[in-house]
Amino acid sequence: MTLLDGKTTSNQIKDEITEAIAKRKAEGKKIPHLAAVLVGSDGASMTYVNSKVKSCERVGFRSTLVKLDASITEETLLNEIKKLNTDDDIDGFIVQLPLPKHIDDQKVIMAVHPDKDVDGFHPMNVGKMALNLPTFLSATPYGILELLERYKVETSGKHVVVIGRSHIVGEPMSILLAQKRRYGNATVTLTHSRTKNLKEITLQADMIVAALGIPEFLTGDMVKEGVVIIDVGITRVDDPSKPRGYRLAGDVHFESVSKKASYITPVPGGVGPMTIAMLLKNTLLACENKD
Ligand code: L34
Repeated sequence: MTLLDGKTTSNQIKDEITEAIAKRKAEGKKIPHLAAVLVGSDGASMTYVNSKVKSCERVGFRSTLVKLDASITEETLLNEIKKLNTDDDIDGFIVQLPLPKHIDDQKVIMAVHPDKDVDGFHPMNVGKMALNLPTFLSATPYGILELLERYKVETSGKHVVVIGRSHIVGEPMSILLAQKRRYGNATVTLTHSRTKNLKEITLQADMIVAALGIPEFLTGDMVKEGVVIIDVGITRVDDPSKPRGYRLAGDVHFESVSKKASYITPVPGGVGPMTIAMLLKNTLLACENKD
């Protein structure tokens, strides 16, 4: 069994970006500037956004954190987005999800200018992605493709079962893995909460992408020997024995599944850090697009 080490791989990618930035500086080119909008104070969202800002510092990007109260109106948020859209120094920005219930996610995503949409969530960019045209690939699926590529885990002709149909992971992942592209060309089955006989399907999988958000859902009896496992889940589970009072759990029951897997991503240290590295890559691309 080989661990697909997202922590180490993301650090390699950050080193590569740091080099690219040094080169841009030497050439007198613009330094990428990422803005992140955080609405409210959800603990996990604060952790992820802080980590994004810190990663910008590490690679030599500029960054701006826009913190807004959970009680702001949708109109105020849309106005903030307008400002970021028209600020020439900002190359790309993200609005961290989830948003408070009174704000319409889709409206917010559609307000972000597609050229600055480094999350790749705008319908224009989702459409381009689905047509295999150059665009910003959303960071989590992009990070998974990058991890497979760097570990040379072939997907061509393989049966990949994706569990979960979210707009940010399951749906784009299933599209990308089926495409005619490097680390694509898979036969993809997209499963979700209405799928019948899931275990019958997962037992046929050469690779499983678990992205449903239920801790330790996928167990050893549901997978075949030699399977490749990508665990996208990251849930804070109460654990009084831990200093923070919780532990991080993936969607995969690591102990039982890792006994059968040929490759597996850990949680933490798997897909999460790759998401951040690919956001940086997209921000660099947004800046390069303006050169
Ligand atoms: N707009 N919203 C927008 N863009 C995104 O790309 C995200 N996502 C998801 C949630 N909402 C978003 C993230 O940034 C999930 N996500 C994310 C990013 C980083 C990590 C996990 C999820 C991460 O760094 N995980 C660490 C552990 C961090 C911890 O201690 O909690 C890991 O090792 O998995």
